[in-house]
Amino acid sequence: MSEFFKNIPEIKFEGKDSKNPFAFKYYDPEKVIMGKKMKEHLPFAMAWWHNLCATGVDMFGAGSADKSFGAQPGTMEHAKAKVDAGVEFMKKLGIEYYCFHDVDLVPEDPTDINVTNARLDEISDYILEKTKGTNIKCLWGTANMFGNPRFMNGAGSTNSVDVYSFAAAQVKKAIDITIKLGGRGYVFWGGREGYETLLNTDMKFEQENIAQLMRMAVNYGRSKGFMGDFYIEPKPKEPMKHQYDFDAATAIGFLKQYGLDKDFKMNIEANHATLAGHTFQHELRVSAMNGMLGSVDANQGDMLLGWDTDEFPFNVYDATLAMYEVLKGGGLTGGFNFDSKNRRPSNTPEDMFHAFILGMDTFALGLIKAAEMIEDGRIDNFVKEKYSSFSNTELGKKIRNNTATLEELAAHACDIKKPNDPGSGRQEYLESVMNNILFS
Ligand code: XLS
Ligand code: CA
Ligand code: CA
Repeated sequence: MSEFFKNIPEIKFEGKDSKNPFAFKYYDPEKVIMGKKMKEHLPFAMAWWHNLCATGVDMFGAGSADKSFGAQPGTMEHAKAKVDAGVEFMKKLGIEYYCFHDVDLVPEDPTDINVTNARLDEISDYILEKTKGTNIKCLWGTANMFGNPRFMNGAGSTNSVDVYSFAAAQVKKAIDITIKLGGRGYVFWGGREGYETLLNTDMKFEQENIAQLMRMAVNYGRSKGFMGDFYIEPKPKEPMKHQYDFDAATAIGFLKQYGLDKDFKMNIEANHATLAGHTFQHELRVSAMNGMLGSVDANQGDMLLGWDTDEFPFNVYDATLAMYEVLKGGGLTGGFNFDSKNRRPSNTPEDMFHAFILGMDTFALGLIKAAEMIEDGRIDNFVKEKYSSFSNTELGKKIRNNTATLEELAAHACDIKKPNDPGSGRQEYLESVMNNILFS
Protein backbone atom coordinates (compact mmCIF):
# COMPACT_ATOMS: atom_id res chain seq x y z
CA MET A 1 0.00 0.00 0.00
CA SER A 2 1.50 3.34 -0.98
CA GLU A 3 1.78 6.00 1.67
CA PHE A 4 -0.20 9.13 0.79
CA PHE A 5 0.78 11.27 3.73
CA LYS A 6 4.50 10.46 3.74
CA ASN A 7 5.71 13.65 5.35
CA ILE A 8 3.22 13.53 8.17
CA PRO A 9 4.05 11.63 11.32
CA GLU A 10 1.68 9.88 13.67
CA ILE A 11 -0.04 12.62 15.67
CA LYS A 12 0.68 12.30 19.39
CA PHE A 13 -0.33 14.24 22.47
CA GLU A 14 2.42 16.67 23.50
CA GLY A 15 0.55 19.04 25.79
CA LYS A 16 -0.36 22.70 25.71
CA ASP A 17 3.19 24.03 25.61
CA SER A 18 4.07 22.14 22.46
CA LYS A 19 4.60 24.23 19.32
CA ASN A 20 4.67 21.17 17.07
CA PRO A 21 1.96 21.71 14.41
CA PHE A 22 1.58 17.93 14.12
CA ALA A 23 0.83 17.21 17.77
CA PHE A 24 -2.25 17.38 19.97
CA LYS A 25 -2.13 20.08 22.63
CA TYR A 26 -5.26 18.96 24.54
CA TYR A 27 -6.46 15.64 23.11
CA ASP A 28 -4.84 13.03 25.29
CA PRO A 29 -6.76 9.82 24.46
CA GLU A 30 -5.82 7.91 27.61
CA LYS A 31 -6.42 10.76 30.07
CA VAL A 32 -9.28 9.98 32.46
CA ILE A 33 -11.97 12.63 32.90
CA MET A 34 -14.94 12.02 35.19
CA GLY A 35 -14.12 8.32 35.32
CA LYS A 36 -13.77 7.71 31.59
CA LYS A 37 -10.93 7.95 29.07
CA MET A 38 -10.99 10.93 26.76
CA LYS A 39 -11.15 8.66 23.73
CA GLU A 40 -14.27 7.01 25.18
CA HIS A 41 -15.92 10.36 25.80
CA LEU A 42 -14.96 11.45 22.30
CA PRO A 43 -15.42 8.73 19.68
CA PHE A 44 -14.22 10.86 16.76
CA ALA A 45 -15.15 10.04 13.20
CA MET A 46 -13.95 11.07 9.76
CA ALA A 47 -16.61 12.09 7.23
CA TRP A 48 -15.71 10.22 4.04
CA TRP A 49 -17.34 12.89 1.85
CA HIS A 50 -15.49 15.95 3.06
CA ASN A 51 -12.15 14.43 3.84
CA LEU A 52 -11.67 12.01 0.97
CA CYS A 53 -13.99 13.36 -1.73
CA ALA A 54 -14.44 17.16 -1.48
CA THR A 55 -11.96 19.20 -3.48
CA GLY A 56 -13.21 22.67 -2.58
CA VAL A 57 -15.58 23.03 -5.54
CA ASP A 58 -18.06 25.82 -4.87
CA MET A 59 -20.78 27.64 -6.81
CA PHE A 60 -18.17 30.03 -8.18
CA GLY A 61 -15.24 27.83 -9.02
CA ALA A 62 -13.46 24.54 -9.43
CA GLY A 63 -11.79 22.53 -6.72
CA SER A 64 -8.49 23.67 -5.30
CA ALA A 65 -7.42 20.45 -3.57
CA ASP A 66 -6.29 17.24 -5.25
CA LYS A 67 -8.17 14.24 -3.84
CA SER A 68 -7.24 11.83 -6.61
CA PHE A 69 -4.82 9.93 -4.36
CA GLY A 70 -2.95 8.85 -7.49
CA ALA A 71 -5.97 7.39 -9.30
CA GLN A 72 -8.52 8.50 -11.89
CA PRO A 73 -11.63 9.91 -10.14
CA GLY A 74 -14.82 8.07 -11.02
CA THR A 75 -13.14 4.63 -11.10
CA MET A 76 -13.06 1.75 -8.63
CA GLU A 77 -9.29 2.18 -8.53
CA HIS A 78 -9.95 5.67 -7.12
CA ALA A 79 -12.55 4.32 -4.69
CA LYS A 80 -9.88 1.94 -3.34
CA ALA A 81 -7.21 4.64 -3.23
CA LYS A 82 -9.59 6.66 -1.03
CA VAL A 83 -9.89 3.69 1.32
CA ASP A 84 -6.09 3.39 1.47
CA ALA A 85 -5.66 7.12 2.09
CA GLY A 86 -8.52 7.24 4.60
CA VAL A 87 -7.20 4.33 6.64
CA GLU A 88 -3.70 5.83 6.72
CA PHE A 89 -5.19 9.19 7.73
CA MET A 90 -7.30 7.73 10.55
CA LYS A 91 -4.42 5.62 11.84
CA LYS A 92 -2.09 8.62 11.97
CA LEU A 93 -4.66 10.61 13.97
CA GLY A 94 -5.82 7.73 16.15
CA ILE A 95 -9.40 8.09 14.86
CA GLU A 96 -11.44 4.90 15.15
CA TYR A 97 -14.62 5.74 13.23
CA TYR A 98 -15.79 6.95 9.85
CA CYS A 99 -19.16 7.96 8.36
CA PHE A 100 -20.21 7.54 4.74
CA HIS A 101 -22.90 8.01 2.13
CA ASP A 102 -23.22 5.14 -0.35
CA VAL A 103 -21.93 7.29 -3.21
CA ASP A 104 -18.94 8.57 -1.24
CA LEU A 105 -17.60 5.03 -1.32
CA VAL A 106 -18.06 4.21 -5.00
CA PRO A 107 -19.07 6.00 -8.19
CA GLU A 108 -22.77 5.50 -8.93
CA ASP A 109 -23.46 3.78 -12.23
CA PRO A 110 -25.70 6.15 -14.21
CA THR A 111 -27.83 3.42 -15.79
CA ASP A 112 -27.94 0.40 -13.50
CA ILE A 113 -28.36 0.28 -9.73
CA ASN A 114 -27.24 -3.37 -9.77
CA VAL A 115 -23.79 -2.25 -10.90
CA THR A 116 -23.62 0.32 -8.10
CA ASN A 117 -24.68 -2.31 -5.58
CA ALA A 118 -21.98 -4.73 -6.77
CA ARG A 119 -19.42 -1.94 -6.40
CA LEU A 120 -20.61 -1.34 -2.83
CA ASP A 121 -20.12 -5.02 -2.06
CA GLU A 122 -16.62 -4.88 -3.49
CA ILE A 123 -15.57 -1.70 -1.67
CA SER A 124 -16.96 -2.83 1.67
CA ASP A 125 -14.94 -6.05 1.36
CA TYR A 126 -11.91 -3.90 0.64
CA ILE A 127 -12.57 -1.63 3.65
CA LEU A 128 -12.86 -4.67 5.90
CA GLU A 129 -9.61 -6.05 4.54
CA LYS A 130 -7.77 -2.74 5.02
CA THR A 131 -9.08 -2.13 8.55
CA LYS A 132 -8.49 -5.71 9.72
CA GLY A 133 -6.38 -5.76 12.87
CA THR A 134 -7.16 -2.07 13.59
CA ASN A 135 -9.93 -0.59 15.76
CA ILE A 136 -11.30 1.35 12.79
CA LYS A 137 -14.99 0.82 12.06
CA CYS A 138 -18.08 2.60 10.83
CA LEU A 139 -19.86 5.09 13.11
CA TRP A 140 -22.84 5.49 10.81
CA GLY A 141 -23.80 5.07 7.22
CA THR A 142 -26.42 6.78 5.10
CA ALA A 143 -27.81 6.86 1.59
CA ASN A 144 -27.29 9.97 -0.51
CA MET A 145 -30.87 10.77 -1.45
CA PHE A 146 -30.24 14.34 -2.52
CA GLY A 147 -27.51 14.50 -5.18
CA ASN A 148 -29.01 12.61 -8.10
CA PRO A 149 -31.59 14.56 -10.21
CA ARG A 150 -34.14 11.76 -9.64
CA PHE A 151 -34.56 13.20 -6.15
CA MET A 152 -35.44 16.69 -7.37
CA ASN A 153 -38.98 16.36 -5.94
CA GLY A 154 -37.79 14.54 -2.85
CA ALA A 155 -36.85 10.97 -1.89
CA GLY A 156 -39.25 9.77 0.82
CA SER A 157 -41.36 12.82 -0.11
CA THR A 158 -41.28 12.33 -3.89
CA ASN A 159 -44.40 12.26 -6.06
CA SER A 160 -43.07 9.22 -7.97
CA VAL A 161 -43.41 5.58 -6.90
CA ASP A 162 -40.36 4.69 -9.01
CA VAL A 163 -38.19 7.30 -7.29
CA TYR A 164 -39.56 6.26 -3.88
CA SER A 165 -38.54 2.69 -4.70
CA PHE A 166 -35.05 3.88 -5.65
CA ALA A 167 -34.79 5.67 -2.31
CA ALA A 168 -35.88 2.44 -0.61
CA ALA A 169 -33.33 0.42 -2.59
CA GLN A 170 -30.53 2.80 -1.61
CA VAL A 171 -31.57 2.77 2.05
CA LYS A 172 -31.69 -1.04 2.03
CA LYS A 173 -28.21 -1.31 0.53
CA ALA A 174 -26.76 1.39 2.78
CA ILE A 175 -28.16 -0.45 5.84
CA ASP A 176 -26.58 -3.70 4.60
CA ILE A 177 -23.20 -2.00 4.19
CA THR A 178 -23.50 -0.20 7.54
CA ILE A 179 -24.16 -3.52 9.29
CA LYS A 180 -21.31 -5.21 7.41
CA LEU A 181 -18.89 -2.45 8.46
CA GLY A 182 -19.93 -2.65 12.12
CA GLY A 183 -21.82 0.67 12.18
CA ARG A 184 -23.28 2.02 15.41
CA GLY A 185 -26.02 3.92 13.65
CA TYR A 186 -27.87 4.75 10.45
CA VAL A 187 -28.69 8.35 9.48
CA PHE A 188 -31.55 9.98 7.64
CA TRP A 189 -30.76 13.51 6.57
CA GLY A 190 -33.61 14.92 4.51
CA GLY A 191 -31.87 17.34 2.17
CA ARG A 192 -34.63 17.11 -0.45
CA GLU A 193 -37.42 16.31 2.01
CA GLY A 194 -39.11 19.68 2.09
CA TYR A 195 -40.48 22.23 -0.33
CA GLU A 196 -39.93 25.43 -2.24
CA THR A 197 -43.63 26.32 -2.41
CA LEU A 198 -46.76 24.88 -0.82
CA LEU A 199 -48.59 25.63 -4.09
CA ASN A 200 -47.22 22.35 -5.49
CA THR A 201 -46.87 20.39 -2.24
CA ASP A 202 -49.07 18.04 -0.22
CA MET A 203 -47.16 18.35 3.03
CA LYS A 204 -49.19 15.80 5.00
CA PHE A 205 -48.93 13.20 2.23
CA GLU A 206 -45.17 13.74 1.96
CA GLN A 207 -44.57 13.45 5.69
CA GLU A 208 -46.62 10.25 5.90
CA ASN A 209 -44.55 8.73 3.11
CA ILE A 210 -41.27 9.75 4.76
CA ALA A 211 -42.43 8.11 8.00
CA GLN A 212 -43.38 4.98 6.07
CA LEU A 213 -39.92 4.81 4.46
CA MET A 214 -38.33 5.14 7.90
CA ARG A 215 -40.60 2.44 9.32
CA MET A 216 -39.66 0.07 6.51
CA ALA A 217 -35.98 0.86 7.15
CA VAL A 218 -36.34 0.04 10.85
CA ASN A 219 -38.19 -3.20 10.10
CA TYR A 220 -35.57 -4.22 7.57
CA GLY A 221 -32.59 -3.28 9.77
CA ARG A 222 -33.99 -5.12 12.78
CA SER A 223 -34.75 -8.18 10.64
CA LYS A 224 -31.05 -8.21 9.72
CA GLY A 225 -29.98 -8.01 13.36
CA PHE A 226 -29.06 -4.31 13.40
CA MET A 227 -29.16 -3.23 17.07
CA GLY A 228 -27.89 0.32 16.62
CA ASP A 229 -29.82 3.57 16.53
CA PHE A 230 -31.46 5.18 13.57
CA TYR A 231 -30.90 8.92 13.54
CA ILE A 232 -32.63 11.92 12.10
CA GLU A 233 -30.24 14.77 11.39
CA PRO A 234 -32.28 17.98 11.61
CA LYS A 235 -31.61 20.90 9.28
CA PRO A 236 -34.03 23.77 8.61
CA LYS A 237 -33.11 24.64 5.03
CA GLU A 238 -30.49 24.24 2.28
CA PRO A 239 -30.91 22.86 -0.25
CA MET A 240 -34.70 23.25 0.23
CA LYS A 241 -36.30 26.48 1.37
CA HIS A 242 -38.05 24.56 4.11
CA GLN A 243 -36.93 21.13 5.30
CA TYR A 244 -39.31 18.96 7.32
CA ASP A 245 -36.66 17.97 9.89
CA PHE A 246 -36.32 21.65 10.78
CA ASP A 247 -34.78 21.22 14.22
CA ALA A 248 -34.62 18.67 17.05
CA ALA A 249 -38.00 19.63 18.51
CA THR A 250 -39.73 19.27 15.13
CA ALA A 251 -37.99 15.97 14.32
CA ILE A 252 -38.80 14.52 17.76
CA GLY A 253 -42.45 15.53 17.38
CA PHE A 254 -42.54 13.83 13.98
CA LEU A 255 -40.98 10.63 15.35
CA LYS A 256 -43.48 10.52 18.20
CA GLN A 257 -46.41 11.19 15.89
CA TYR A 258 -45.49 8.24 13.69
CA GLY A 259 -44.42 5.85 16.48
CA LEU A 260 -40.75 5.87 15.46
CA ASP A 261 -39.36 7.34 18.67
CA LYS A 262 -38.16 4.04 20.14
CA ASP A 263 -35.83 3.32 17.24
CA PHE A 264 -34.59 6.81 16.43
CA LYS A 265 -32.41 9.40 18.13
CA MET A 266 -31.01 12.72 16.94
CA ASN A 267 -27.78 13.33 15.07
CA ILE A 268 -27.18 16.99 15.93
CA GLU A 269 -25.01 19.09 13.66
CA ALA A 270 -23.72 22.37 15.10
CA ASN A 271 -24.02 24.29 11.83
CA HIS A 272 -27.60 23.11 11.29
CA ALA A 273 -28.50 24.25 14.80
CA THR A 274 -27.38 27.80 14.07
CA LEU A 275 -29.14 27.78 10.68
CA ALA A 276 -32.33 26.94 12.59
CA GLY A 277 -31.80 29.97 14.81
CA HIS A 278 -30.71 27.91 17.80
CA THR A 279 -27.43 27.34 19.57
CA PHE A 280 -25.68 23.98 19.29
CA GLN A 281 -26.23 23.66 23.05
CA HIS A 282 -29.99 24.17 22.63
CA GLU A 283 -30.32 21.35 20.11
CA LEU A 284 -28.33 19.00 22.34
CA ARG A 285 -30.45 19.94 25.37
CA VAL A 286 -33.71 19.32 23.49
CA SER A 287 -32.41 15.92 22.36
CA ALA A 288 -31.10 14.93 25.78
CA MET A 289 -34.24 15.91 27.68
CA ASN A 290 -36.26 13.72 25.31
CA GLY A 291 -33.88 10.75 25.71
CA MET A 292 -32.73 11.20 22.13
CA LEU A 293 -29.12 12.31 22.41
CA GLY A 294 -27.61 10.12 19.73
CA SER A 295 -24.69 11.44 17.74
CA VAL A 296 -23.05 14.72 16.80
CA ASP A 297 -21.85 16.20 13.52
CA ALA A 298 -19.00 18.29 14.85
CA ASN A 299 -18.45 21.49 12.91
CA GLN A 300 -19.37 25.17 13.08
CA GLY A 301 -20.94 27.79 10.87
CA ASP A 302 -20.04 31.42 10.34
CA MET A 303 -22.36 34.01 11.82
CA LEU A 304 -21.66 36.35 8.89
CA LEU A 305 -22.69 33.78 6.30
CA GLY A 306 -26.22 32.46 6.03
CA TRP A 307 -25.37 28.99 4.78
CA ASP A 308 -23.93 25.66 5.84
CA THR A 309 -20.18 26.33 5.81
CA ASP A 310 -19.19 23.13 7.66
CA GLU A 311 -16.07 24.61 9.24
CA PHE A 312 -13.86 22.67 11.57
CA PRO A 313 -14.80 23.45 15.18
CA PHE A 314 -12.66 26.21 16.62
CA ASN A 315 -15.01 27.92 19.05
CA VAL A 316 -14.10 26.66 22.52
CA TYR A 317 -17.11 28.29 24.19
CA ASP A 318 -19.49 26.36 21.95
CA ALA A 319 -17.54 23.12 22.32
CA THR A 320 -17.53 23.52 26.11
CA LEU A 321 -21.27 24.16 26.26
CA ALA A 322 -21.83 21.21 23.93
CA MET A 323 -19.71 18.90 26.07
CA TYR A 324 -21.50 20.21 29.17
CA GLU A 325 -24.77 18.95 27.62
CA VAL A 326 -23.22 15.67 26.49
CA LEU A 327 -21.71 14.94 29.93
CA LYS A 328 -24.90 15.84 31.74
CA GLY A 329 -26.91 13.82 29.22
CA GLY A 330 -24.85 10.70 29.97
CA GLY A 331 -22.79 10.70 26.74
CA LEU A 332 -23.61 9.84 23.16
CA THR A 333 -24.68 6.47 21.79
CA GLY A 334 -22.93 7.55 18.58
CA GLY A 335 -19.87 9.76 18.29
CA PHE A 336 -18.42 13.03 17.02
CA ASN A 337 -18.30 13.02 13.25
CA PHE A 338 -16.26 15.84 11.73
CA ASP A 339 -18.78 16.83 9.09
CA SER A 340 -16.34 19.62 8.37
CA LYS A 341 -14.23 20.65 5.45
CA ASN A 342 -11.05 22.59 4.97
CA ARG A 343 -11.48 26.14 3.69
CA ARG A 344 -10.87 26.28 -0.06
CA PRO A 345 -7.41 27.85 0.18
CA SER A 346 -6.28 25.25 2.78
CA ASN A 347 -5.63 22.79 0.01
CA THR A 348 -2.67 20.61 1.02
CA PRO A 349 -2.53 17.21 2.74
CA GLU A 350 -0.95 18.98 5.73
CA ASP A 351 -4.07 21.13 5.99
CA MET A 352 -6.22 18.00 6.28
CA PHE A 353 -4.25 17.10 9.40
CA HIS A 354 -4.22 20.63 10.82
CA ALA A 355 -8.01 20.65 10.50
CA PHE A 356 -8.51 17.44 12.45
CA ILE A 357 -5.96 18.45 15.07
CA LEU A 358 -7.90 21.70 15.52
CA GLY A 359 -11.24 19.91 15.75
CA MET A 360 -10.06 17.18 18.11
CA ASP A 361 -8.23 19.63 20.36
CA THR A 362 -11.25 21.96 20.44
CA PHE A 363 -13.53 19.15 21.63
CA ALA A 364 -10.90 17.86 24.06
CA LEU A 365 -10.66 21.34 25.55
CA GLY A 366 -14.44 21.52 25.62
CA LEU A 367 -14.56 18.22 27.48
CA ILE A 368 -11.92 19.26 30.01
CA LYS A 369 -13.63 22.58 30.68
CA ALA A 370 -17.16 21.15 30.79
CA ALA A 371 -16.02 18.57 33.37
CA GLU A 372 -14.49 21.40 35.39
CA MET A 373 -17.76 23.35 35.22
CA ILE A 374 -19.65 20.34 36.53
CA GLU A 375 -17.09 19.54 39.23
CA ASP A 376 -16.92 23.20 40.26
CA GLY A 377 -20.64 23.02 41.03
CA ARG A 378 -21.42 26.75 41.11
CA ILE A 379 -23.60 26.62 37.99
CA ASP A 380 -25.47 23.44 38.89
CA ASN A 381 -26.01 24.66 42.45
CA PHE A 382 -27.44 27.90 41.19
CA VAL A 383 -29.90 26.09 38.90
CA LYS A 384 -30.91 23.72 41.69
CA GLU A 385 -31.49 26.59 44.07
CA LYS A 386 -33.41 28.57 41.44
CA TYR A 387 -36.20 25.96 41.31
CA SER A 388 -36.06 25.00 44.98
CA SER A 389 -39.51 26.37 45.86
CA PHE A 390 -40.86 23.33 43.99
CA SER A 391 -38.97 20.94 46.27
CA ASN A 392 -39.03 22.69 49.64
CA THR A 393 -42.71 23.69 49.89
CA GLU A 394 -45.72 21.37 50.16
CA LEU A 395 -47.51 23.15 47.35
CA GLY A 396 -44.45 22.97 45.11
CA LYS A 397 -44.20 19.22 45.68
CA LYS A 398 -47.90 18.78 44.87
CA ILE A 399 -47.47 20.65 41.56
CA ARG A 400 -44.54 18.44 40.65
CA ASN A 401 -46.34 15.20 41.43
CA ASN A 402 -49.51 16.32 39.63
CA THR A 403 -51.77 16.39 42.67
CA ALA A 404 -52.37 20.14 42.92
CA THR A 405 -55.61 21.68 41.66
CA LEU A 406 -56.18 25.02 40.04
CA GLU A 407 -58.52 26.04 42.91
CA GLU A 408 -55.87 25.22 45.50
CA LEU A 409 -53.23 27.30 43.73
CA ALA A 410 -55.66 30.18 43.27
CA ALA A 411 -56.50 30.00 46.98
CA HIS A 412 -52.77 30.16 47.81
CA ALA A 413 -52.36 33.24 45.59
CA CYS A 414 -55.30 34.97 47.29
CA ASP A 415 -53.88 34.02 50.62
CA ILE A 416 -50.44 35.57 50.09
CA LYS A 417 -51.99 38.50 48.10
CA LYS A 418 -48.76 39.12 46.19
CA PRO A 419 -45.91 36.68 45.32
CA ASN A 420 -42.44 36.86 46.77
CA ASP A 421 -39.70 38.10 44.46
CA PRO A 422 -38.73 35.03 42.33
CA GLY A 423 -35.04 35.94 42.59
CA SER A 424 -32.35 37.06 40.17
CA GLY A 425 -31.42 34.95 37.11
CA ARG A 426 -27.74 35.88 37.68
CA GLN A 427 -26.81 35.46 34.02
CA GLU A 428 -23.75 37.72 34.12
CA TYR A 429 -22.47 36.06 37.27
CA LEU A 430 -22.81 32.60 35.70
CA GLU A 431 -21.09 33.76 32.52
CA SER A 432 -18.21 35.07 34.60
CA VAL A 433 -17.99 31.69 36.35
CA MET A 434 -17.66 30.07 32.94
CA ASN A 435 -14.91 32.50 31.89
CA ASN A 436 -13.14 31.93 35.18
CA ILE A 437 -13.11 28.18 34.50
CA LEU A 438 -12.18 28.53 30.83
CA PHE A 439 -9.21 30.77 31.41
CA SER A 440 -7.77 29.48 34.64
C1 XLS B 1 -25.71 18.19 4.88
C2 XLS B 1 -25.62 17.16 5.88
C3 XLS B 1 -25.17 15.80 5.38
C4 XLS B 1 -25.51 14.73 6.37
C5 XLS B 1 -25.46 13.35 5.84
O1 XLS B 1 -25.93 19.35 5.19
O2 XLS B 1 -24.81 17.60 6.92
O3 XLS B 1 -23.83 15.81 5.07
O4 XLS B 1 -24.67 14.79 7.49
O5 XLS B 1 -26.23 13.18 4.70
CA1 CA C 1 -24.15 16.60 8.74
CA1 CA D 1 -23.68 20.76 7.34
